[in-house]
Amino acid sequence: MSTSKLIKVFVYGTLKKSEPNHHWLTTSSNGYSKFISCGQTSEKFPLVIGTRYNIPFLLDKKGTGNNIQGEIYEVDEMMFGKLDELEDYPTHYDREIQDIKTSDGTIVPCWLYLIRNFPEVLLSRKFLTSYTNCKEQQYCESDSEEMTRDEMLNDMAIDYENKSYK
Ligand code: PCA
Repeated sequence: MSTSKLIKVFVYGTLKKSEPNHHWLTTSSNGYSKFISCGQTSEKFPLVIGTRYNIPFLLDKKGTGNNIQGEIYEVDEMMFGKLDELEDYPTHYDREIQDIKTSDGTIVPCWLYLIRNFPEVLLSRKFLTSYTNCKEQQYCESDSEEMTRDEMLNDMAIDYENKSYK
């Protein structure tokens, strides 16, 4: 582990344990990470699934949606840099510090990734409390990485689940 300062990150999507990007957190050449606790956001957020690749999006519209469940990790600056790379920060996801409540009621301020400029139509999707990648809606990492931000925004607006290609 390096001597750089430690940072708390709250993950709610593909970075969670057993999800398709969790290996980013466990690959030691990416830096240091340690699981701290499960938790949920103190604020409500809309968490929806979008694009043909079934990517989870936490939308920057506080007070709408649910208290989102996820996992708190402590990471070093190198690992934080890797996560920024994965989430294409600040082009695609932005991030901010939010209060996360653990099961014993402790409040832990953590970084989380969220989408700021999103198509309004995403607010008519089903709001999740917790994300899991399932067979019916399979997350597809390598293909989604090929998309530009504009293609991604266009694709987000299409409701693939309900097949309404607006
Ligand atoms: N990965 C990050 C943000 C969305 C995603 O799929 C996470 O798990 O928190």
